[in-house]
Amino acid sequence: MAAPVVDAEYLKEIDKVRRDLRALISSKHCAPIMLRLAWHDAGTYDAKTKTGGPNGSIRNERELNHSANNGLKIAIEFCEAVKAKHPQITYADLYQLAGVVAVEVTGGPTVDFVPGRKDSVDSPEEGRLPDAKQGPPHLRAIFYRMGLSDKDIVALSGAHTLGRAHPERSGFEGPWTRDPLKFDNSYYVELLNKESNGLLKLPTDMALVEDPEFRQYVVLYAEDEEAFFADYAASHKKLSELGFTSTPPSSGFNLAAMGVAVATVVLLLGYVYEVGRRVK
Ligand code: TBV
Repeated sequence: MAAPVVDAEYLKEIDKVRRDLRALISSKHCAPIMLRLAWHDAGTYDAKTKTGGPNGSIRNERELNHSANNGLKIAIEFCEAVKAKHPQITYADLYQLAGVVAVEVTGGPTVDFVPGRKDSVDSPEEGRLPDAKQGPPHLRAIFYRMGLSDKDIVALSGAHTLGRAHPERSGFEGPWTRDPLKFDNSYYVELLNKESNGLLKLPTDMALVEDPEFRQYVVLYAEDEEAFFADYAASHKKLSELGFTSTPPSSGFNLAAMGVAVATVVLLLGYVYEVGRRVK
């Protein structure tokens, strides 16, 4: 499918979608699952084959039925209501904007959002998202495939500051933090706290404190929320733009400007030639 034309009208629509998402996410308290939706649409990216990524393909029945995506139909349906009001916005942009707004309205950092993603109907094969039961080598394999780094892994894992696991969806149960609707650095604080009873710690969460390379970032983010917010915002932006290069809205104008410049030069040359002929 073709990329949307990001002109003034599209940008205006994006602004309206952002407002609708803020209202929807605040009233339904669905920030965690909207963030999970954005992550699962983007997290299939393979940098080698340039397939998968934030392209809206998660809405396809076949991909939505991958076991990693259990429960995400709820988030797809919330988004469908927004899409019905703003049909020109691509699903790919809508899902990523929902992730960005989810972080914003729960008190997290502002993540820069660049619109213009194309939709795709091609779903990748199952198995590109991480398996919660595995350790550091698996986490690295999955994130390196996307072209992301150790720092990105630890910063993005801080997204578990929001939400909870549901036994009927993943087989795990409970929240990672005491206030699962507030985006802060408490995920790292609890990860380092051996007495944080009743909170969830998946094998992939524990991998972050056991691996020395990962651990240095966990310690940093537990101590310094500003450092976490800055790194999280940068990593989330990368995740939301995997395989995507934006076409600046000014490109149409540049083409017109180029036309005018070429015409001017041709006219000038013609004039110089004419003057030259006359003085002879
Ligand atoms: C839910 C685990 C954002 N994540 C979530 C569940 C599980 C995992 C519970 C699902 C459920 O039962 O409802 C089991 N997700 C993983 C694991 C990996 C993973 C282990 C391995 C890498 N998660 C995440 C990133 C982001 C999230 C990068 C966003 C940027 N995930 C997320 C939220 C919620 C889950 C906000 O993966 C709560 C949803 C790197 C809800 O409350 O409904 C942290 C990292 O990808 C693991």
